[in-house]
Amino acid sequence: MMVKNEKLNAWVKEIADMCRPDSIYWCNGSKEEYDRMMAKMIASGSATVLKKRSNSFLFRSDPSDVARVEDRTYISTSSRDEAGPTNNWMEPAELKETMKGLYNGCMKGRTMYVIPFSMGPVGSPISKIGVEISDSPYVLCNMHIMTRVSSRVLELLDAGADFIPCLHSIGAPLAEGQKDVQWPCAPIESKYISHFPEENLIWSFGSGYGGNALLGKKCLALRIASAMARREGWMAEHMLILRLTNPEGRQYHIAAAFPSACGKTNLAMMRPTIPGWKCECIGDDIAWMKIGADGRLYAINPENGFFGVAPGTSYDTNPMAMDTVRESVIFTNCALTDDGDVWWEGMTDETPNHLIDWKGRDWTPAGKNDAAHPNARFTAPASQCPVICKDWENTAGVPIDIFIFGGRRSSVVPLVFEAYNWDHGVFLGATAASETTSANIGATGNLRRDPFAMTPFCGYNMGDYFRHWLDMGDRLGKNAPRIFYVNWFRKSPEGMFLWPGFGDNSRVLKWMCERIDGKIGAQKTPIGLLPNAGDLDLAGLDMSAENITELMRVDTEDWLAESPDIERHFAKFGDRLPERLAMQLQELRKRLG
Ligand code: O2Y
Ligand code: MN
Repeated sequence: MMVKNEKLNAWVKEIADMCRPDSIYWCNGSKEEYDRMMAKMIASGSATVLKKRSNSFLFRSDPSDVARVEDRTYISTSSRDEAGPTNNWMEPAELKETMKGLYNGCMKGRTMYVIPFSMGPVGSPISKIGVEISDSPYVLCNMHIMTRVSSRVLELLDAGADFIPCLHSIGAPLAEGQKDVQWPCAPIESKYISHFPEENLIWSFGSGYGGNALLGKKCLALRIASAMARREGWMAEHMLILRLTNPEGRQYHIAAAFPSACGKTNLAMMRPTIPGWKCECIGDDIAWMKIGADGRLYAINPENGFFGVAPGTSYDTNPMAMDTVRESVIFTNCALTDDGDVWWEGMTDETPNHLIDWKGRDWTPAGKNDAAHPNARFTAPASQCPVICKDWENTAGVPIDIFIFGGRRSSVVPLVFEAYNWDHGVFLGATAASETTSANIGATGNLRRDPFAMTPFCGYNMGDYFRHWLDMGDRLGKNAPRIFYVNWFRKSPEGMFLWPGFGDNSRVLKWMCERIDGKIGAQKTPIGLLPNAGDLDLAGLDMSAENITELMRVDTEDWLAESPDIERHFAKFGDRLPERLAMQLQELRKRLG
């Protein structure tokens, strides 16, 4: 097949000549196409039909290919300084030479899928078109759910629309007559997830998993888009988007950034415990935001589905996610029950007596291994979420009122505080930190600074990214969203969580809404504006006065002890650190006395 878009035809030919697939297939995003691909993977043994869940399938990855590979991820700009201190860098010509060696003949024995997709509703002024070339039917089916793959996108391309080329290969050619394995991929040292932001180009090799392979998500919608957003004056952020409606019907739109393992998907689908308040989900991972004609900041969710972590998800922690995955879902690395359903740690109170684990082995509770991999995933259409907002596909986006940053801190950081102004809010985002858990990177309990939760996803120098946030604030002026910082995870001296979290987080969001409406004041403290006694709605919560005090406590000694670490963190950015952020640190120190 040929399309009328010359750039696309030329690129497809160039890649086919290099990768030498047995055949080329142009995708149209239809249900028939999805069903056909899935049938092919069932027949080959790579997909298992889940008898207990309609139209749902289980995949088991190679044990070496279970998550994003940050140390194999590159931002390849002409100078190392453009990529900055938080990214792996390689010179573009050298990286391309190495990767061309790997791509040479890498699709032999396989079909090359050409997948046209839109990030964001087709036709929205905020959306972007991508075309992924992949040799994985698993990737194609996941892309059907996570992005908008459709012939309408091909029509836009035919009409001359530009696109972001995303090349992906699992890196496992098949020799004549060679039998395929269940999850083909390349060894870790041959995996490369490469981004060329100066030419809006993505090259991924060797992995079939998640963010490494579904290139619309982290690669396009964050790393490439963040670099485009800076050049073009908009924002691509690692943020959930939700709509909160108060009992009078006033709507508030909130975008929030948290590092992994802080309950982002849970907050995006939260059920408020406070009477009369409603929460609806617009997105759980990525927000693209542009300034509208009225000067406000409008956000869309560029994705079409959720690629959520399964372990820990249950009817207690996230009932809306559980309802979202009742049917038409792809599960990866979950355990299989004897009656043909999926299971994962934390899903039910009772553990099944027997399972097939994520490696395909018999499993009983007596064994010491996890049944599901800790990074096991569900890929589910966002439209299946019972609390998806009716405006989630509004091409104009939704106006953002509030930004929230946060992290997991067992001490020091109170439940909630508000930034004094935009620059202070940017300082809070730029210094956001979280303690590592066994579910994320690093030894448990280490403090990791993860500015704006963008460390693995910023496609250019993070110092310039801070400056872009300051510039956006200058342009937004009085229309800028107000900025808050939260910590749901503070513990008592005895090690117990002080805050119930989940639906009760609505109480904290309510306080923010009342702040922006000017209904309530706040106490000035050295770190920011904290709730006045009695302003946080705690009605019906069984919390001792002592615990509430501890949850809100600001200890100046503890905060002073944080400042050398912030200074070291800022020092990494050298002269790319905006002076206005260095001043924020000085001002914090002054306020702490
Ligand atoms: O491990 C992966 O490939 C997925 S990582 C991921 C998936 C969905 C949403 N967020 C993330 C993340 O790492 O932030
Ligand atoms: Mn994420």
